Amino acid sequence: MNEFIISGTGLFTPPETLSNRELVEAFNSYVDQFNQNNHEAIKKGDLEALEKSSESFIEKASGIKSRFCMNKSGIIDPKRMKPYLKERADEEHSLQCEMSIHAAKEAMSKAQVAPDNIGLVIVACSNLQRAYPAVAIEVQQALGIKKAFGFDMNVACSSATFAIQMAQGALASGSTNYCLIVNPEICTAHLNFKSRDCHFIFGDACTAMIVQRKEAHQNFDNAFKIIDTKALTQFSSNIRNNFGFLNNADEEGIGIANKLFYQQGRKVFKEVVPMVSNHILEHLKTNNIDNQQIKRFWLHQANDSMNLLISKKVLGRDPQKHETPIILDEYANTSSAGSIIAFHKYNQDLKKGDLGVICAFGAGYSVGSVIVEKV
Ligand code: CO8
Repeated sequence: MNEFIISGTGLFTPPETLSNRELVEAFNSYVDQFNQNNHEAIKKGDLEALEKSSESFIEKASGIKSRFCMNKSGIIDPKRMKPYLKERADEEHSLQCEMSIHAAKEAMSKAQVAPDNIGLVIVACSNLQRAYPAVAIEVQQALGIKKAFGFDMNVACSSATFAIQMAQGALASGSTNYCLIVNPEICTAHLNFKSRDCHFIFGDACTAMIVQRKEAHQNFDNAFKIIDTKALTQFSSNIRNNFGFLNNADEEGIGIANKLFYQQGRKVFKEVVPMVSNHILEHLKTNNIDNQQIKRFWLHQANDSMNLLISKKVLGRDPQKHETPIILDEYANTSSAGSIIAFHKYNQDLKKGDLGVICAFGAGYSVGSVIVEKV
């Protein structure tokens, strides 16, 4: 029987950090300016005054303390409130390609895989910086991967786990022995930093993985066999982004804020927790694995109470800290990269034969779980 292995992972962390304090300071000066500039309209009741954000709310509601970003100065400028990311010429590497190269090189080196071995490159993330050519093909060329094909895919926060399922399918078909998956997430560019409901949620990062056929080479160091993958989608507009090529065909549009990320956070929390915990339990049951056998859950990093609840429902008891590692305190929500950052940073201590679950969930709704065993 064919066996498939995650044989290497990589992580690119942007150089700039942005703490809750810095973010809230910038937001609150924007609010002061807005309320001052619109003093008359607010007084007449034509406009609602904006309310200030608070560090303590952010940490308590989400668990986020800080985040990394591709550009900080633009975000914390109260006159701008969005990153400066200069458009590059067609001859230069795109920003997502550049992030991907860093993460991919680490994953390839850990898996001891050369560019010539790789037959498929998947760029899987929430936001792609252009419609075409695919960022995956640019990454393929930048890394000198010649005998391969590449494509981009987007299932929001679940993109990486869905890509693992796609890669496994390609490996099973025999078309290649090695797949490279990268998740370059520049979430700050699609975040409304003028909205106190969501200005704190996201950060930027890029992860990469090599998924391969086991027999291709077996001198693994810290590798994981894929026991099974399970993907599920169920339509919901509770997490939504209406940015797209048709925006250009309607000047009136539906307001700039709606071309950015927005969500009904409470509803998402309520609906996604049971959906994800049932999904994981069913996935384990189908594979005849008792939930108590799972040594680690690398969950999507959106909200730490959400992860606590999901792992509590799956385990039937309070999880210990090391069983469900949290990275969102430092990285915030990095969409599809989140569960893979947790996996990348917190798997070395597991022993041969230990089982774990990578599970990502988000817009769609979408849930993707991958049961793995350390080899
Ligand atoms: N400071 C102070 N007060 C605030 C703030 C703030 N910043 N924001 C809101 N408040 C106030 C509210 O106005 C409200 O006041 P009141 O009670 O008087 O009405 C009160 O605080 C409570 O507000 P909420 O109900 O909104 O607060 P919650 O406790 O629900 O916390 C969260 C908000 C943290 C957003 C929480 O709902 C949450 O994390 N939910 C889960 C969401 C989730 O997991 N989403 C996944 C999305 S990610 C994904 O799928 C990828 C999408 C693609 C990424 C694209 C990149 C941009």
